[in-house]
Amino acid sequence: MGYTYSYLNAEMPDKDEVTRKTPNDATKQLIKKISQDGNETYLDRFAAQQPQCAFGLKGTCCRMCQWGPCRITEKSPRGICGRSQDEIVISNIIRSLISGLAAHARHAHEIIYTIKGIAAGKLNLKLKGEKRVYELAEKLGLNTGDKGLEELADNIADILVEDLNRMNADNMTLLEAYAPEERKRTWKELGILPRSASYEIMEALHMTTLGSCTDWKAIASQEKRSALAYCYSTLFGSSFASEILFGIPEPNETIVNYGVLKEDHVNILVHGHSPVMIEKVLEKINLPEIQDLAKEYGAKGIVVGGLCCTGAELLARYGIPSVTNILGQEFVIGTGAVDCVVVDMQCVIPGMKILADCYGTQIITTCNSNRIPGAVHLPFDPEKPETLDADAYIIAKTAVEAYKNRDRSKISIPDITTKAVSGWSYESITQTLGGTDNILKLLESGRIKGIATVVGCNTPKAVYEYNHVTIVKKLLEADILVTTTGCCSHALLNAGLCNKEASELCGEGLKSVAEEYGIPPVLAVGGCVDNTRSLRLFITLANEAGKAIKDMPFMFVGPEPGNEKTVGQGLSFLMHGVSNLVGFPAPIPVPIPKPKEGAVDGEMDRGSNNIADYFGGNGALEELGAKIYTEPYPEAAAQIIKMHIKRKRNGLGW
Ligand code: BF8
Repeated sequence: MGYTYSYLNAEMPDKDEVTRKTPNDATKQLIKKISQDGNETYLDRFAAQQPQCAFGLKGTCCRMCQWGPCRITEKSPRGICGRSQDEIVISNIIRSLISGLAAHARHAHEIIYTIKGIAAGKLNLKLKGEKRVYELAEKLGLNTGDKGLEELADNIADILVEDLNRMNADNMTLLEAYAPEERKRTWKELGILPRSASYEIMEALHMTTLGSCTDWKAIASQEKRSALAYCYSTLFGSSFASEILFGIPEPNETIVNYGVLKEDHVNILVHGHSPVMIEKVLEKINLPEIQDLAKEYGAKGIVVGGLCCTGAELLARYGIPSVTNILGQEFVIGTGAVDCVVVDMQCVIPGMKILADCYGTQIITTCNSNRIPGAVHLPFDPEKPETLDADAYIIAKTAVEAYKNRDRSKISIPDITTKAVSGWSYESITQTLGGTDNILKLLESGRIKGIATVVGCNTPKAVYEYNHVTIVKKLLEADILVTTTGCCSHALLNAGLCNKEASELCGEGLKSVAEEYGIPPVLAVGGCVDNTRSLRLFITLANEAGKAIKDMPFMFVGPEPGNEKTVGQGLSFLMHGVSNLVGFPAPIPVPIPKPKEGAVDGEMDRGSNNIADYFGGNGALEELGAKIYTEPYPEAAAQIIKMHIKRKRNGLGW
């Protein structure tokens, strides 16, 4: 029995349902094992939190001053200050968005300053992304003259920093360089061109604090402005900077899933989002003396596995096997075979450390923003990188030394691995499929009916990974090509959908394309910031077709929203005219509503009718040519996506 939320018209699963329905057998085994070991995971804590707060779920709790908290009810339709439910709901949404924006900005900051550190000769790392440096230099109109690679990269880094921090009203440089002209005109007319990440965060917090803006439409405009800053300063900024630093990924074949861990090896997991320190740690792990040390302790070798977006990035670039995502991080510790987890920033849940202590796993933190009591802490700071090499060596050695402390009575690694092809960049997708003109022909002919980018987190509110996998299988049957990133990509990778053999699951059209071009029907394009790769693909294809993106058969799908970062992901695509389908209730959009009891005018029981109608109805559609659908049931969600893509094709006469 799950948990029923009648006012949301939806149910949330309990632990039994998750164990029965989650698609990966390795996960089922580990949920049972961890329970048998007498330990708890998020599933137990989710049960302990039931029922979740109705005001929180609807977004109608206001905590933006110290008079409250205020809750909106029929008896109290306004907060103490007079704030309406519309203002409260939109303010909660924008605060969620800008928290995500701040997280990505911090990520961008670390990568961009690493480039600057290399250019200044302070960092013992080499720039591997020559191709991206020259493309950006040209696109940004830089005078290359006789500048070397590092100087040019430093000039680009300065521009990326400016887009993070600009305080005056000048336009954002990356937005000017990469956004479609039709969109720039639309955004200008709407008055929502952003200045920078920092400015829009400041303005959003300012507008929503006590006694500031009471016009929900003005806050919704700031929401759109912040989403554009999110997209062009932090997503593009992080993704491009990573490509400058580490190179543009190329497709590679590898294996993934929990079975990549080996009982007789040192197992090191890498976790987080900004893999600069990890790049160095990998170098140290490969040193003969570290390999010998592992053998000295009785291990046959060292396995490195990836979690979350650091895992997705290393998988894309080097084919380092990925294991799992944010809600799998406890399950993998439960194998009892993980000697060490090296974490950088974001999406590292406290529950992982609690379980790590139960299974004797060493945690090492490498970012000052992500401290965990009891972990070894060796932070990377691109502006003080003097100890990088020495720290990376200590991390590699500490991780290997942890092997000798492992409690061998608790080890059980699911013997499940999956083949996968990863490393799809914007360039490799377009080249492999014969160029954007050819992809357009494939779309027009209907061999590919449309492209959906299916991405994002996991949520305890849905059966773990079930929505991701179920939706995508239905899309493949309908000849819809899928790109994926982040936690969703781990679900799809482990389910075998990023493997060439998955073409068997496709409709005739997509199957023929996958076989002819030698691609899997689901293209894993990296970490969450690499959603820019899918967005660039959409922008270029629309341009090639001579159409606006809003008219193209594309969709953004976030089946299991979780982190605050995910709010801006969907909005980034929405701003470009790509409609969203999101799964279970998140702050945006408001949940699937139920008609209010006794309402004669069909009024719905939802946080705010105005905000729900704006994002999920004609408001966003009229302004941006796109809207947000919310559907927690994956079978129904797949139907909506197919319907949306069919309508776009009809509109194009395809
Ligand atoms: O940036 S998908 S839970 S891991 S936020 Fe986090 Fe969500 Fe996973 Fe990567 Ni993205």
